[in-house]
Amino acid sequence: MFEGTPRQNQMSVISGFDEYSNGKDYKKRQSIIRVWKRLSSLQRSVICFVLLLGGISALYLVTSVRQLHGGRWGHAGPSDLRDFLDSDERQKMEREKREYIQQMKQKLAKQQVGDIVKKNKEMIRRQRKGPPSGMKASKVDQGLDGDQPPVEDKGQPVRDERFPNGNEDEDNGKDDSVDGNLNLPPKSAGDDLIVDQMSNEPYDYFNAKREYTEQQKAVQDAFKFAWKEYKKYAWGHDEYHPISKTHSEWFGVGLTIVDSIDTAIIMGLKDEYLDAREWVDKSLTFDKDKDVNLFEITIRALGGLLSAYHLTNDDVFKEKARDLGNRLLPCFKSPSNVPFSDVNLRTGHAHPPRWGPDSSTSEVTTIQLEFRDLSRVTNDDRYEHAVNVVSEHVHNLPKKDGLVPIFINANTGSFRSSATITFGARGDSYYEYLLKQWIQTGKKKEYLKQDYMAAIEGIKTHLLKESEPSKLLYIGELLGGRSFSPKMDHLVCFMPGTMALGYQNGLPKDHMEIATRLTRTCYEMYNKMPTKLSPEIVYFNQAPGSSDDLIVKPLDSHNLLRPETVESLFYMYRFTKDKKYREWGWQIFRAFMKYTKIDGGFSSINNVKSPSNPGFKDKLESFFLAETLKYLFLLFSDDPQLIPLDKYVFNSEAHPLPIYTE
Ligand code: DMJ
Repeated sequence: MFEGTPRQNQMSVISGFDEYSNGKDYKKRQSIIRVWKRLSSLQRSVICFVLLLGGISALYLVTSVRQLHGGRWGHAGPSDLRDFLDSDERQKMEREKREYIQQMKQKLAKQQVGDIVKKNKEMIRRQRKGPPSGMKASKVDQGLDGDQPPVEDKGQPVRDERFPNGNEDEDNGKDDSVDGNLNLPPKSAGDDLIVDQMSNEPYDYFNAKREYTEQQKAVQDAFKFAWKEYKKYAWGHDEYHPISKTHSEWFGVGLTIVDSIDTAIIMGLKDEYLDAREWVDKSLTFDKDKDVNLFEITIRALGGLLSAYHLTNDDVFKEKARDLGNRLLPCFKSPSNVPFSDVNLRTGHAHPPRWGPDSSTSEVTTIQLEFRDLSRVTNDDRYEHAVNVVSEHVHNLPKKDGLVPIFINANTGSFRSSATITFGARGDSYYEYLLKQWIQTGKKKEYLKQDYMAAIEGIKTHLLKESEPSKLLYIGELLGGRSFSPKMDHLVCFMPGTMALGYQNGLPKDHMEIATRLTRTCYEMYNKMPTKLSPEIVYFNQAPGSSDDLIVKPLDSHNLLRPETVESLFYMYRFTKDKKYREWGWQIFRAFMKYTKIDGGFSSINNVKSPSNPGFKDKLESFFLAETLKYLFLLFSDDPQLIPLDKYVFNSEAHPLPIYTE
């Protein structure tokens, strides 16, 4: 009998030997025990631990194999095992295996759905209550409706801010009349505004069961076609030339893609969206030794990325937006804090435009929605701070009855007082962003509303006139800030939609009346042309006796596929549900299809007055996909949940951004 110390006995068991083993192994055992004794206690512990681990693993392996084979034992592998079973047993085993796999799949799917629901809940929270930066919303943004009280989250009626005293005629004490000489219409169909319904559900843009109107399908097809051609010949490049089927760079950031992602989402075009998302993820970089225009890249690329982020909750868009925002910040390091117009994306060197000393007024005041939103989604207030300073600075500058000259100097911070006043190029979106910033910030920044209201009064005093003989209402310009010109850019046609949006948000009723008349004028700029497409610029006839209201100069007769008129038609239809706006939009869409669609995509044209020879400019502007087709698609939508206007505000490039109520 082997007699060892208790420790030796314990060792024997551990080593697989016991005191009853035969004498041949005795010496071997003794030498192992001697070796063991020489080991330090640490070495012994390690060996014990390793052996224990081995034992546990072996046990686990055996149990797993049993489970895999429905509790059967066998030394054979899975396929060999089948040979031992009769056909009934084999079928049963296969069935059990299938059920097991099915259970696992269901479990996984449940988990994925859970993740999606969690993400969507977070998205709703952000859209309703603001970003996760700790901002809280006490109620959703209030809809404004003459027929139906806006409802709160829990379905409770809330006060209509447009009529604080419950009096529909109240309009903040402002005079409704536009101009004593202008023949404004009495209450029309457009006054019975219809509010967007609120929903608690996140919008599923790619819902395969969603039904579209025939007109929406036609617009979707146009987008898909333009996208396909761009993808074929210009993928990843800023601009596409559809006649020569070539491409060119402006900023070198795949501008057509980033500008159009949210259109693909809103139209429910999953393949196009996935193409774009992959490109953004894998190929988009802003690390370019390239000078870019702060305004253009902000409204198109930053706005596009932020909007895509809000619609999908996909961080890839947020991170790209953050990188771009950081690269644009050096623009604001000017002596006056009014930003320089251009910056090198890699070096951060910012400077005035190459062609002159001043920035455009509309450019330095049309970056606020995007930079503010960037701050709120990234929880980094540097971007919002930079643009707030600009807004407040411009607010404090002297103006002509609320109207501003189109140039401002980044070094001195002053307007060029001799510059033209216009709602067209270089002036337009200053006015647009006064209203939209006010809406974006939950109507809390009173000075923005006041400046916007003052500007509308300024239009009435200085710029609003009627043409002869049809009395089309239009917004002219003050050349050099003083002398009236009956010139109106197509760009001005964003203004009716903006004024309707203002009225929908509680501003005076005469804003809506002016909007209604201006919308007709903008439509007539298309309707009166032989191609049914608007020229870039028109002059309105002021002389009695002439038969034509519109004069188009040869150099102004091109059409760049611009969005402003269909943008306004979208707002007007959303708010009034007056079908004529859809009819006008459909006529314009058909004209685009007839005169600007070619086998390589869509192209700007040279002459809207020549149906037989409109002449192609060989250029597809990215705003055709970003804005024109998006607004047309929304115009033809019967779905009030598709970008509701009490939740989103569109930036100047038609990228929807959330309204922050707190
Ligand atoms: C777009 O880039 C934007 O709408 C901008 O504010 C004005 N011009 C074009 C479209 O016409």
